Amino acid sequence: MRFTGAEIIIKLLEQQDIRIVAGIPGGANLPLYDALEKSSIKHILARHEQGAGFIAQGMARSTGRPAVCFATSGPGATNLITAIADAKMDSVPIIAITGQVPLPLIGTDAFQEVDIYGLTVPITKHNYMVRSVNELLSVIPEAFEIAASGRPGPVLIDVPKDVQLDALEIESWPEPCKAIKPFQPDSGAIRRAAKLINASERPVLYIGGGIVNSDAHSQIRMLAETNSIPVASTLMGLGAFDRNSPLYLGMLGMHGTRHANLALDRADLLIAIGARFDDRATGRVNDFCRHASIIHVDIDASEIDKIKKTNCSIMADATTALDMVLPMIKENKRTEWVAEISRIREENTAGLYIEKDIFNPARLIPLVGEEAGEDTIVATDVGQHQMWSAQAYPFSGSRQFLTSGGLGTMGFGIPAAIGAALMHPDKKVICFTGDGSILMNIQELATISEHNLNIKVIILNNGYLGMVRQQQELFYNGNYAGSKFQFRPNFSQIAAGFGIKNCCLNDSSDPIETIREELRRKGPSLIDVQISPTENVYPMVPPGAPNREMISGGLK
Ligand SMILES: Cc1ncc(C[n+]2csc(CCOP(=O)(O)OP(=O)(O)O)c2C)c(N)n1
Ligand SMILES: [Mg+2]
Repeated sequence: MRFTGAEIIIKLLEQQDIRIVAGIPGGANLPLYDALEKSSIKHILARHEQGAGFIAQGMARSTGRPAVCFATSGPGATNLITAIADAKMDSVPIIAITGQVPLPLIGTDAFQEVDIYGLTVPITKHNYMVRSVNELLSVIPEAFEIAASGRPGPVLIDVPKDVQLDALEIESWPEPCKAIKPFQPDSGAIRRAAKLINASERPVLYIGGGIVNSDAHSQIRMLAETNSIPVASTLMGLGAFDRNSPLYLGMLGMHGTRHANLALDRADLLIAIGARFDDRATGRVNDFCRHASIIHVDIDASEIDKIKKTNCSIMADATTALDMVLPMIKENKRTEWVAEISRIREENTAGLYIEKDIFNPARLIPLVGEEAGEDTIVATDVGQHQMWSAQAYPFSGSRQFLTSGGLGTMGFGIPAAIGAALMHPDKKVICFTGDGSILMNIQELATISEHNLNIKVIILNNGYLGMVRQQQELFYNGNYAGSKFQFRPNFSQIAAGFGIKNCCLNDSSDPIETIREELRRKGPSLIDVQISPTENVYPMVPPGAPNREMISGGLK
């Protein structure tokens, strides 16, 4: 039977078990849309290609499986770029399929021609420019294999319009591709790591997104509990370790807990697993874990020794490495170290001021978490509200917290929440956003409405680009250049215009009850919460300072 290139792409996506694709059509990908319409795949019409890219990310981050977005050539393709770069930084497997001008027009400045292949070389794990319809049979499955194998990441496939229209006789279809099985780590390195752990007096585990991607939760728990090792998590690792465990220190780094940063400063052994020594986590890097030897387990060889020289490195998937190392780990109660950790924790949390004002994020966010229940997925935008969410939301599992970590992209929250809601129609999705960030992909409220998604958008509305304002207050003598909004939109009216139920929490006579009601009700809502414009995120490590020098703004 004969199939066009466009039909081949769609058929191969179906084979890869893709049920939903987000995108926007245009001249150069119309053959693809023609074929899509005749398939079983559901199309989600985003209102901006960046939205489509982040919807795909929301699908991928919440499931761990590759997700797909479509855009046309030229401006459609360039609009995807931020979402692709974001996926690269946070190791998210998305596959972006862009239309391109026909092959004979490439290089002629044709209408809507842009070299998206060239533009995305540094921000994709791999990218393709397809030059013949035959290639599609290998390129599409291979793209899935690359996106999902090893350290996951984005893949772009640029398909000229004539390749989409060209037809091919096909007798048998290629097998769908899955992630390649992780390779076996070096057993000598595993033995050395076990020796270092058993010999250490003050070890700390530093876990990142790699634990989530590798589903290594039970192994990490076992290692921590067997050997009494306290655990600090990066932003990307939140939810991977039981927050109620006495061994859990919380998040480390710029807005981490004081006790996590101080424990790391005391450690004699750092066990970094699936974490990449990002500067937001390490603070001044020479001072990070200055008394510690370092074991680094990472699936990506290029991360090893990139920022910190290690004493023992294991290139491996976290689960595989931990499964090998665990039988060699001795039980150890570490009474002294555990007591010291308790003391550090106690000294830095006892008497901590407990916030009672519902309009303060430190009270509002945990309340939302308690009311929403454990099965809820949380997406955020970028700024103070993101850090407050990371600090205060009661996460109970991984893939529950979707946030733009490495790239820190404002505009991530709403479309990422959409992707999660599409893949988990039985779950509630909350999006904590800011009055700045929401405007960067607010058009996707139309997509929420169109599909009646169970998403609760909560705006922590401070009238500022708050995270910028905070840095200006603390490090630029209060010179609030460009961070105050001179005009403040009425977000409730905007939500109404998008057909979304809305309220301003400050107008409610019983705000707590209003939140409960909104969370109980199925379907979309937008809740505008006017918070103090001068509230800061604490603790905070000043940029460039060592983590032990975190400041608290009068709070503990
Ligand atoms: C696309 C993009 N542009 C600029 C920034 C720099 N930036 C980081 S946080 C922030 C302020 C965000 O404001 P808002 O969404 O209101 O959140 P708040 O900090 O007030 O909670 C800005 C401008 C960014 N992270 N992303
Ligand atoms: Mg703000």
